[in-house]
This record gives sequence, C-alpha cells and structure tokens, in this order.
Amino acid sequence: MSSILFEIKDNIGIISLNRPEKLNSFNGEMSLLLQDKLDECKSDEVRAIYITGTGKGFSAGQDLSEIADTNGPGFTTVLSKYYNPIVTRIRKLEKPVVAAVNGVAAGAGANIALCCDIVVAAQSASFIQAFSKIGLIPDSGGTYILPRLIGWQKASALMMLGDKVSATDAERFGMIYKVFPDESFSQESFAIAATLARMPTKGLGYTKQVLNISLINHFEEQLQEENVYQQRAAKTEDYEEGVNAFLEKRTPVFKGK
Ligand code: LHQ
Repeated sequence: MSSILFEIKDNIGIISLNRPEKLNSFNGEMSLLLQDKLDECKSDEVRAIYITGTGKGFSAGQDLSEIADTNGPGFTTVLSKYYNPIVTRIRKLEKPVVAAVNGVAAGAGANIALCCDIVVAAQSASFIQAFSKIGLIPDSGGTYILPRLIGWQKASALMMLGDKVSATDAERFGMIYKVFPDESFSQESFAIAATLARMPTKGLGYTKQVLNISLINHFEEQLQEENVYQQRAAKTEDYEEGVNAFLEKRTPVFKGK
C-alpha cells in the first residue's frame, strides 16, 4: 500500500497520508510522494486540494526511527529535500488547499497542516509543536506561520512547552478555521473542498498569492499588489460569469477559467 493515497474526484485532488500504523509520520518516501501529488494538483482538472490522514492520526511529523538511523538521511537533507519543498509547494499552488486534521498533528505534521489555506479539525484532534520535547526547533515553516496565526507570545509558549492543543483551543486561538464533531468530520470538511472546487479558481489563486505577499509587504506596496491582481481577476471568464449571473439573478456556473 502506498504511503500517500491520491485521487481526483469532482475537481478535488484528495491526498491521504497513509502510514496509519506510524500515525502517518513522514519517512523520505512519503515526503517525496506527497511532493509528486501536490505537483499533479497543478493540473487544470484540480480546483481544490483536500489533505487528510488515514487511521486515527493526521501526522506525527518526522518518522523518528528513520532520522535516528545513522545510515538514514541527515538533518540538512531532510529539511531541504523533504519538508521545505512540501510547504513551499502548498503555499505556491495557485488553488486552495484544505487540511482536514482528523487526529493528532505533531511536529512537521502540525506545521504542514497549518500552512494550508483552510485548516479544519475533528473535535478529538490535537496540535503539538513536539520538537522541543526531543531537543529540536520547530521547522516546516512553523516559526513563520504560527506567530502570525496566533501571536508571538502564545506561539513562543507552545513551541517551547510543546503543549498538546485541543482542536477546540486551536479554533479559539485562531490557529485553525473550524472544528467539526468527529461523527460528521469527513463530510463537513470535504464539503468545504467541494464548495471551493466550484468557485472561481483563478480568483482564489490570486487571493492566495496576494495573501502570501502581504506577509512581507508594507501597506502601500500591498495596495499596489491588490491593484495588479484585481486586474488579473477581472480578466477571468469566471469574473464575467459572476457579474452576469448576479445581474441576471441566477446562480453562477464557474469553470475555473
Ligand atoms: C511514531 C511517531 C514518529 C515514528 C508515533 N515516528 N513512529 C524532524 C527531524 C529532522 C529534521 C526535520 O524535522 C523534523 C520534524 C519533526 O517532525 S520533529 C517531531 C517528530 N515527532 C514527534 O516527536 C512526535 C512523536 N510522537 C508522539 O509524541 C506521539 O506519538 C503523539 C503525541 C504524536 C501521539 O501519541 P499517541 O496517540 O499516544 O500515539 P502513540 O505514541 O502510541 O503512537 C502510535 C504508534 O505510532 C506507535 O507505534 P507502536 O508500534 O508503539 O504502536 C508510535 O511509536 C508510532 N509513532 N509518532 N514521529
């Protein structure tokens, strides 16, 4: 069985992390496969991406037995070849990526989820910046993303103490978008991806790009970017359809073009 399951259904690229017996922790093979599948999602057929885990966890981060193996890959390789290309791909994909955190998300597993565009979690899920417990520092973009999501102080405490944050607290802190009951989690989280896959894909991709740039820009530079990207959005077929449908008082049919 492959460590990453992938299918495209109704314009949604569905990615499942699939090493359930190891809480979907990442070994090298799984990291490279995830990168391949994210690349496949560049296809026009895919208009939203849904990432989840099989079994009881989302992902426990790096497979610690692999990194402890003296014949295994070194730390520099692991970050530059495995994790950094994953989070970079997620941020650069010009379409929305939903992380459906079905269970515990720890270490790099948590930070990969948190760099997605919309993060939802099952009531019983949790988030752990587990790195400090084994003497490491948070990686996979965590030191960049987490303070921006929840503020410097809380991020600093969570990264140093390695507390387990419940899904409910994660929502309350602004770390994630929503929590759903365990029983309805897969339907409710998937419905978000299904909604996104019917929306104006190019406009959502541009929204993502301006949000990315906003992390480093001054206000006036950002206004310029909005101007540039709004003109791009206004040239899409979906914009034309959106306005026409509104004026004709009908439901728009967006094609992602
Ligand atoms: C695991 C793992 C795991 C292997 C559970 N590996 N087997 C690192 C290194 C290098 C450079 C780049 O960056 C990184 C990034 C990182 O991600 S560092 C952080 C690595 N992750 C951790 O330190 C978390 C380790 N796991 C845990 O603390 C617990 O498993 C958590 C709190 C996530 C879940 O606890 P439980 O729900 O009680 O599950 P469990 O501990 O019983 O795990 C179930 C099985 O999964 C168990 O195997 P077993 O054969 O005993 O049933 C674990 O050994 C295995 N597993 N995490 N990361």
